[in-house]
Amino acid sequence: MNMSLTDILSAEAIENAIKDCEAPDSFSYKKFFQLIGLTKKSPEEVREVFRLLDDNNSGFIEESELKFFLRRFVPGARTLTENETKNFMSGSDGNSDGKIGVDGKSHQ
Ligand SMILES: [Ca+2]
Repeated sequence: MNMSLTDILSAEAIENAIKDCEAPDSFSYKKFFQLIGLTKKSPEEVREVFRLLDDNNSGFIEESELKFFLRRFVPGARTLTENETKNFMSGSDGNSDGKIGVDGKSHQ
C-alpha cells in the first residue's frame, strides 16, 4: 500500500508551512518540521515521511532531492535555494556524508 504525505500530516498544516517559507531564503527546516507537525509524530511516522521524500528509493535524502523538497508536499511550491539546501543538509546530516539517512537518526 502506498502512503502519501497527507495520510500522515494534515493538509492544512502543510499549506501553512509552505506559505510560511514562500519567500526565497526564508526556509528553516526546523520551523518547517514543526509547522507540518512532524515533531509530534512517532518515529515510525517520521520514517515513513522520509521514505516518501526519498524519491529514488536510495535510502537517503540527497541534495538533489532536498532542492525539490517543498514540491513533494505541494506540487506548485518553489524549489529551495542553494543556501537553503546547504543549510538543510548541514543541519540534518548527522555524519556529514552529504546525504540524510531515511532511518531518521539525524532528524530532530
Ligand atoms: Ca534518495
